[in-house]
Amino acid sequence: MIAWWEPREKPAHRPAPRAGGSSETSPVGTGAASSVSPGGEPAGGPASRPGTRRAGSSLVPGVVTGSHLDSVIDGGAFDGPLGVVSALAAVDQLRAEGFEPGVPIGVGAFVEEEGSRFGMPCLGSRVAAGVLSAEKALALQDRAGVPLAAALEQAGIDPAGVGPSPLLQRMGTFVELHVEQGRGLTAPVGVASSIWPHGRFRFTFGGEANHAGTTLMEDRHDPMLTYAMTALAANKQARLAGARATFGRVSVEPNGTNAVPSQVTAWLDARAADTETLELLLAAITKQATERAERDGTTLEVTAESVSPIVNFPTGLRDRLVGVLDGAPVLPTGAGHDAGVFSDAAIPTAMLFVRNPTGISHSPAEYAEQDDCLAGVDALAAVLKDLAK
Ligand code: HGY
Ligand code: MN
Ligand code: MN
Ligand code: MN
Repeated sequence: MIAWWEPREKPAHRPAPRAGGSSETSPVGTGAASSVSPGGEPAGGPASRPGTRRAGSSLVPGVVTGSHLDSVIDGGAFDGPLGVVSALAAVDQLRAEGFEPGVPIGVGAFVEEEGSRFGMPCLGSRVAAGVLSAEKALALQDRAGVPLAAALEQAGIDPAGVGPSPLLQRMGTFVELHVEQGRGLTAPVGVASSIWPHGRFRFTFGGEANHAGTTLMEDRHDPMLTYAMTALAANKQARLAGARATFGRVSVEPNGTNAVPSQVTAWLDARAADTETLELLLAAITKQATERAERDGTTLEVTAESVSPIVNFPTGLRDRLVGVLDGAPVLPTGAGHDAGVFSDAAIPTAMLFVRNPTGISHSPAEYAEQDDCLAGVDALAAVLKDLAK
C-alpha cells in the first residue's frame, strides 16, 4: 500500500491523481501491470533520482518512505509500525509547516516483512519490487499447508492481482525509518550503512518412528537427537565465525510423547557480516549435521528458502542524510528490511534508526523513548524535505 502526496504543480505529462492524492492498494505487490517485466527484472533501467522520469514511464518518480506493519509472533510494538507511523507524522509535519514538495512523496506499508506466516522475509516488498515472482509467492505455504493464494482468497483479495506494482516506477528513492535492533546508537537517530547477508534454510531430519518405551536406545534412529546436536553445532560454529545462527519454526512428526518421531523440521536463520562468512557458516553447520545423521542412522535434507546478499546503502545518499542530520552516527545492522529489497531492485535506498535503550527486538521488551521517536520524526521530515524539494 502506498499513499501519495502529489506536488501542487503537476507536469502536464502526468495523469492528474485522484482528489486528495493517489493511492495504490497493493496488499502483496498487487497493482496494474507496470513497466516491470513478468520475470521481475525492473524495466526502465537503473533507478533514477526523485523527479527524473524513469525510461518507459510517464510517472515522475518521487520519494517513498515507510516500513512494514506485520510482526514476529509475540514481537515488540516498534519493529515495523514505528516506520509507518513516523512516515505519516513526518508528512503531517511538512504539510503543517507549508512545505510544497517538488516531487511526489509516498508513504508505504508493506506486508509479511517478517515472513512469520509464509517463511519468506520481505514477501510483500519482494513481490511489489518484482524480485519475487507472483507464481512463487502464491505457492508459498504456511505451517498448516495453506498456500498464500488461498489465504488471499479467504481474505477477499484476488490472487490474480498479485505481481509487480507500479510502485517501482514511482519509487525514485526509498527511505525507511526503523527502531534500532541492537545497542549501537549513542544518539537518538542514526543512519544505516549496510544490512548483513541473511539466509533462511530448512533442515529436514528423517528418522524411524518407533515405540518410546520398548525401543532400546541403541536401536533408535531418532531425528530429534540429530536436530538437537545440530542446534548445538550451529551455536558453536556461529560463535567461532563471529556470525549468528538461530533455529526456529521447529516441527516434530508425530509429536507424541510415547513415540520416537519420524521427522523433525527446523529452519535455520543465519547471518554474517559478509557473504563468504555466511556460506562458510552454513557449510560448517551442514557438515556437522551430516556427520551426526550418519551416527544416528537418520537422514538430512537442507534447502535454502531465501538468501539475501549484503546490502551496502549508496554512500552518496547515506552521507547526504548524515549531512542533513548534522552528523548522525552511521552503523550496520544484522536485521533484514524492506529497504534491503528495494536496494536490491536498484532503487537508491537509505535507512534511519531510532535508538532502542533495551537493545532488544522481536520481543515485547523492544522499546524506544518518546523523545527519541519524536527526534526520529523530525529527522525523517528533514530528510524528506531535502530529497523532495
Ligand atoms: O528478521 C529480521 O531481520 C527483520 O527484523 N525482519
Ligand atoms: Mn523484525
Ligand atoms: Mn522490521
Ligand atoms: Mn524493515
